[in-house]
Amino acid sequence: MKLLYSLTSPYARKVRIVAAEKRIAIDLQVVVLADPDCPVFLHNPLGKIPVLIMDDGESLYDSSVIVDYLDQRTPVSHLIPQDSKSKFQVKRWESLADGVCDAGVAVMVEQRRPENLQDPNWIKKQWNKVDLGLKALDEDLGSNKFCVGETFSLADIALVCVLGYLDLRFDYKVDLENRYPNLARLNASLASRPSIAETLPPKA
Ligand SMILES: N[C@@H](CCC(=O)N[C@@H](CS)C(=O)NCC(=O)O)C(=O)O
Repeated sequence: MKLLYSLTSPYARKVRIVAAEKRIAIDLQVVVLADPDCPVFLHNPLGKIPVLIMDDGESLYDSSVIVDYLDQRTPVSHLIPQDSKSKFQVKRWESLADGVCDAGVAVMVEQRRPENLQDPNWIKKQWNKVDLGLKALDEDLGSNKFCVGETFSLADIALVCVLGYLDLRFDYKVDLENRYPNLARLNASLASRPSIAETLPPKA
């Protein structure tokens, strides 16, 4: 199996962390989306990463499908719980964390346009989604040790990925420590976990 990814993609990071946690070996191929010869469109008509190319040439996307697939490949250390109540709680965390990422990506894309073409209302609307999403996650987490239940799961992974992305692109302009202290606490407590430390996006 081969993963097309970039070092800064939070969605691809989620897949890399899951693969590491599950001890599933995957060939990693960095792609540059702006490159006209980028192979992603050959495997995903949407041209987005991550894409997992299977040994038979079939491809899987998007990240939530890939992590579900990887989690089911081995019965050990499930990151998506088996019982349906916890499973859908975890999936909701993933959806919300990914949705906050989507809003953050939208801000970044808009801010890369020439300043006179940027739409401040659009940026404000996306920041509002970031804020409301993080607020909901922070309240949901409360003083719990993990996002869902008593064990580390895909919900924690999705959280770490969105927070890492916000730090990378906006240097925590969101003021994580003061505005979302529960998320800040969990993020700090997971930072040294090898799968998380080894996939930290490069700041340079
Ligand atoms: N929902 C998708 C989002 C993937 C996504 O937006 N990836 C970005 C990179 S971080 C991308 O490929 N952007 C290129 C584009 O939108 O054309 C997932 O979870 O995999």
